Amino acid sequence: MPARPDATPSLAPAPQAALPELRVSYETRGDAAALDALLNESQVLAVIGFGDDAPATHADPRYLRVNLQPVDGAAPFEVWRVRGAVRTRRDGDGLAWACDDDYAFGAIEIDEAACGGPEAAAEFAYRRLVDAIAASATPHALRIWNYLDAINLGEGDDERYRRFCVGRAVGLEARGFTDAYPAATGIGVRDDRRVLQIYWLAARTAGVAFENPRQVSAWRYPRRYGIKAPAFARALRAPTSGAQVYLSGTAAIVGHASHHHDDFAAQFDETLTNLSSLLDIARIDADDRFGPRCLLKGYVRHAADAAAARARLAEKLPAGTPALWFYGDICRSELLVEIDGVQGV
Ligand code: 3EB
Repeated sequence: MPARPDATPSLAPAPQAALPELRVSYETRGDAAALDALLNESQVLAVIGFGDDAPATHADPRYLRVNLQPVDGAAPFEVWRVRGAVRTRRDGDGLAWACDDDYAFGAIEIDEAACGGPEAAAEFAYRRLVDAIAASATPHALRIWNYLDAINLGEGDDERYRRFCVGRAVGLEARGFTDAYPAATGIGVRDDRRVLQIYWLAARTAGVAFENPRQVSAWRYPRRYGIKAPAFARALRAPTSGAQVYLSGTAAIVGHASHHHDDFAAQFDETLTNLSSLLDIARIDADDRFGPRCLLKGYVRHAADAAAARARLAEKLPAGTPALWFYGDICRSELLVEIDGVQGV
């Protein structure tokens, strides 16, 4: 299959029958009973908690805690809801699964030591998750989140993020995926656990992945950024009749180069320009962009930049744009901020 061009000028209508929208919200977190109440809702597909203050685990496979520390000390839950009744399972190796007839949430956590390092953990995880998705009634991955510890540790091709990229690419290649990647996030947590944590959203029909004309496609980054290029699309339009768009983790990369070293404000603004460029391609009207129907997550490398991140977002984006801010390491050590999200919830 030929590789797609880097930039898609604009998106054709989805060829397949449209799915109902996935509904995503940030919901103020109460105690453990509040989590139980959410999980009692039959249309809740997934609940993501963040940081030390969130419950670590739950017997229900729909709950996952990501060990990203919120800038505010406590973050709300991220809640995904579907139209149908959700069924769940947890496989013997811990892979969690929840689905209705249209969408599936899945999650896997791999102990790096048990596999032999971040590369082997990523290869194993990607083979496993591709197989699980392919065998299901929701065989199309739309969006993947990858969280690993100490992402920038190691020099050159030994940097842990780059080892992760090798394992991911090898795992995907083993299953025949060499392009047509889903949208993704790849961020470093700081939990000293060395456990690769991956969760995803898949659907009954395929979305339309697309690229950013301002950026070289990640899967075509030159060799200097690692042995295997990062396997993700810049964004993906959901297979819904509305204009729902999953925005991959986005930073101050123009072409393939990081811009504005040591300048947080300029990196932030470049990141917003990149996100706007993706919404241009998706033909989201200026009036509908960002705002209350666009849920963002931001990651700052340095605590000193957290206040500036929130202030700048309030200054540059429409009022009421929900954004959760976390401390996280971005996959190139010179990058200070990254933002991802979903537009049109
Ligand atoms: C970038 O543009 C920034 O490896 O899955 C963003 C989104 C980034 C996803 C991933 C990495 C990933 O290259 C880093």
